[in-house]
Amino acid sequence: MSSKEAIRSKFVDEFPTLVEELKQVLVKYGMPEEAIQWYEKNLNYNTPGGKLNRGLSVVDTYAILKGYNSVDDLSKDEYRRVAVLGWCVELLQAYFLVADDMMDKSITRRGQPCWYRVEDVGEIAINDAFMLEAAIYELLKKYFRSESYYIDLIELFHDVTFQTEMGQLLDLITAPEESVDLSKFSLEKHSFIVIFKTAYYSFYLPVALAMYVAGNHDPKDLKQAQDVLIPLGEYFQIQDDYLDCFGTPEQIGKIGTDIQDNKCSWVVNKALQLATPEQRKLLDENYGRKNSEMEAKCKKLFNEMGIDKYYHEYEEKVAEDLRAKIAQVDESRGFKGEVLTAFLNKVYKRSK
Ligand code: DMA
Ligand code: MG
Ligand code: MG
Ligand code: MG
Repeated sequence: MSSKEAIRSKFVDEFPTLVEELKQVLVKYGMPEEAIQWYEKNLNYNTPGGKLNRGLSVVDTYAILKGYNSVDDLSKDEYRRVAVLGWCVELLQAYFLVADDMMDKSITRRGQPCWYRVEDVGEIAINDAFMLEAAIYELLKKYFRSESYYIDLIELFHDVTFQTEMGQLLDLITAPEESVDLSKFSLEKHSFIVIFKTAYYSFYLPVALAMYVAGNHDPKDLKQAQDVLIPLGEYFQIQDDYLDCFGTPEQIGKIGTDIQDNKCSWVVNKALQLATPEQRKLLDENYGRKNSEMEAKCKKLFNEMGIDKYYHEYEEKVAEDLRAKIAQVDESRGFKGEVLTAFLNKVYKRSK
């Protein structure tokens, strides 16, 4: 059984070849060298460098579904093909993050400046995001064009992309910059936003991709997977919201912006649910303002209200509920609940 680091580096080692293949697409179009180099830099700056949980999950899920003991049991060719799908999920993530950081006015990502803040990039980052997305379909074409499930893969990527974009839309219009109106927020609205902006592409997508390749894609099984993975993805984004406020930049690789950005985050929603009239007044007057003293006042209040305690309670409860749900999975068609447990274990009590 390989160590976690070995599993990760085996996956990372596949990426340079994909970059070469993507560059070749530009070469074939006769693109000038400077454009090819720009694309290479875009791909390398924005795609690896994160936790790679989403990409690695495609490989892990496939291995479990096939009954392998470890990822080392896959043939070279078999490994490559599922790793390509893993990298396609990471490219989708890269595409969303480049745009998300511009829209959220973020400063750092994965411990380095956000792409749009890199010298000479600026708003070219918008087109760079589109080109990260386009890479997915180039790779799918190259590796999966002759498979019976090719169209299923494309449709899946298109559907989750649109779901994510709808989630981002709702996230953004619920957080207008000039008018703070906390009465527009609620935990129900939060749940809706995060399921769309995060859960589909981060949780359902990697597992569904592996299910198609493993030949395990009965609609009933895709539904069983989705019924666990969507609430798991919701939990993951609640962690992201919590860490935005309570994590350190060293720990999470990015500087939190949710309070100043007037975001409908889990933290503010939980506080609104519990606030006394005075606490509510403090939030009305200080939340969502581009001002670090006002931001600090909100954080201080969240600490005084013990939001971290409610978060840990939520975390225990949701993990327990998900384990119970996984225990009910019908494995009669060959789908395995273990796929879902593996994903839950990666997320449970994460701190980065
Ligand atoms: C992220 O939401 C959602 C997508 C689709 C990138 P977010 O803005 O909370 O993410 P982050 O905290 O990583 O900027
Ligand atoms: Mg963001
Ligand atoms: Mg965002
Ligand atoms: Mg966030």
